[in-house]
Amino acid sequence: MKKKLKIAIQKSGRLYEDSIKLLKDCGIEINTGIEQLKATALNFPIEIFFLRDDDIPKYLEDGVADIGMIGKNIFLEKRKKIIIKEFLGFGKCRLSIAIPKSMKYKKINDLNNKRIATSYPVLVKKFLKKNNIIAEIHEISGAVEIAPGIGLGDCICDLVNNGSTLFMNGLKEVQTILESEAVLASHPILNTIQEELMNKLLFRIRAVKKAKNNKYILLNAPNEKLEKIISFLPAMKSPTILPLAHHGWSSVNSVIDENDFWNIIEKLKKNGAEGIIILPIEKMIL
Ligand code: PRT
Ligand code: ZN
Repeated sequence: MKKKLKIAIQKSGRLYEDSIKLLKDCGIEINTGIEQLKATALNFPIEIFFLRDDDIPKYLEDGVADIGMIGKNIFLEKRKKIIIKEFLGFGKCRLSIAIPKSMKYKKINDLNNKRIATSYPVLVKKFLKKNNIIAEIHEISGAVEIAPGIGLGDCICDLVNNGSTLFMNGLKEVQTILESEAVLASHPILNTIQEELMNKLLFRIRAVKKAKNNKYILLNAPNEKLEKIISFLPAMKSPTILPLAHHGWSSVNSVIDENDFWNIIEKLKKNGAEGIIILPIEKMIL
């Protein structure tokens, strides 16, 4: 029986660095070299295959790799028999319809009878069907944004991040059809050893993700305000309170959500908290 978990990640491109970083944050040491197609981790039974992102779903379906990191956009477009095990929080983008600035557009129906250039024919077709729009899909594999300029379509459907590529090509985004981010996908049925290894890796990935969304907070509080201050700090169970040498004051240690950060800090300050220190958390296991 195979004893290693085979993971496929993008060989180069937008997902490569974050995929490698996630594995490293999970404590997995990899020797990556230029032009390498395969690597073995030094301290975890895992083999890493470096592949084109478009090919990964098929490799997972065929069982060549057990798990892989790909965009949700690719997962949905390729429609292979594979499943999503976890959202990874990087590679965020959206798949959107964009039109030349000069084209008239008020509502989705204005796409009727238009020619849409895209590398995502499956997702675009699904979107058009759902909205009862009859339009022509022109599948092209790259540089979709230049299509309207060279007469290859009236508008496009492509991935957008900050929108600068659209802007530079005289296009504007009018309709998002999918929000995407990187996911960990897997073959639907793994053997026991692979399943165990994947769960081990998933446990680590979740701890890394959780830590990224949280910060450790230390502060000093006057005892008469302690109750109020604690009410703003959800913590894992409850905050740690330690008396300070300075009479009538305590030190409070807790964990706060990155998204509530500024909101909470304001409330803490208003209630007399001092010496607030915020620290990043490396791993978080609940
Ligand atoms: O060689 P390989 O086939 O592996 O790579 P690729 O060229 O097909 O893919 P790559 O590296 O461009 O993208 C890999 C994955 O990253 C995608 O499938 C998405 O899940 C994710 N991702 C996140 C993006 C973007 N953001 C993104 N902005 N993929 C592509 N883009 C492109 C987009 O196509 C457009 O050309 O970037 C341009 C738009 O970016 P902005 O910032 O100007 O809006
Ligand atoms: Zn690709």
